[in-house]
Amino acid sequence: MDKVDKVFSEPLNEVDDFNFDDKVADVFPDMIKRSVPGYERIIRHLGTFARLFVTDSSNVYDLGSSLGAATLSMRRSISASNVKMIAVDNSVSMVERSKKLFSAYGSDIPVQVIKQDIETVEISNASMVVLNFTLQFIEKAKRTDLLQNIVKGLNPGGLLVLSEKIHFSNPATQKLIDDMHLDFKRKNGYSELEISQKREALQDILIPETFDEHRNRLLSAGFRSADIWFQQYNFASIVAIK
Ligand code: GEK
Repeated sequence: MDKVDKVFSEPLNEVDDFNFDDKVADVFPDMIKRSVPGYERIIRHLGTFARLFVTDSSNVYDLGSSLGAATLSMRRSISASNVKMIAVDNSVSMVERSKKLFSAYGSDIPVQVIKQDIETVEISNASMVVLNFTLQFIEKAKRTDLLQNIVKGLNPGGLLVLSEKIHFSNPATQKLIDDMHLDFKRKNGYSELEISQKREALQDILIPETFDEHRNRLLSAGFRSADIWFQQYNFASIVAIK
């Protein structure tokens, strides 16, 4: 059973910036499922993408891997041989917990867990790279460099799956879909206090962009295609192929 997320349930005098610390890592599976519509479905389908795209003797990267849900889903579905997986996160709390999870689930495919900023990680011989709700935490001005680094390290035909909270340029659409997301959180048991305190904590930390902004950046970084394969409300997942 996942431990229930109560991180923002008590009134706080001052809401600090959101931080992926022990408190968050302890309840992360519950927090992300109750906050991100479609999360479990996306995780499941990362396995399908891995089965289709991961090639023999290549590397698979999970950037911003948290507790490793994406890596575990891909690892279960990879049929190619001599594959190496690399999971990268800059939170000690996440990295330490994910190492235990990777060894708890047996597999012949090795996972190297690296505690590092994804902006400085070296990517090479990759058949698949995942940014599952991570690019949104990178400064906007640094996103192009990161994507160019990923394109450089992907093999031709290689896949990037980019999942993000997205923004809508039409204010009426933005309000409608934001309200639908708030309703999703209420239905999942979050109180108004929890919703508003978490929102404040994430305000300058999670910066969403429109699908067009993502697509234009992906294409100008060197991807051949960039299209949405899944969307629920303001959460979308994009497949970009080199
Ligand atoms: C999943 N992908 O379960 N360098 C490395 N890691 C970072 C950086 C950075 N610059 N910035 C943030 N992170 C996961 C979910 S969560 C999404 C990803 C969310 C890490 C951060 O420590 C956290 O673990 C992760 O990115 C974002 O499929 O909480 O909304």
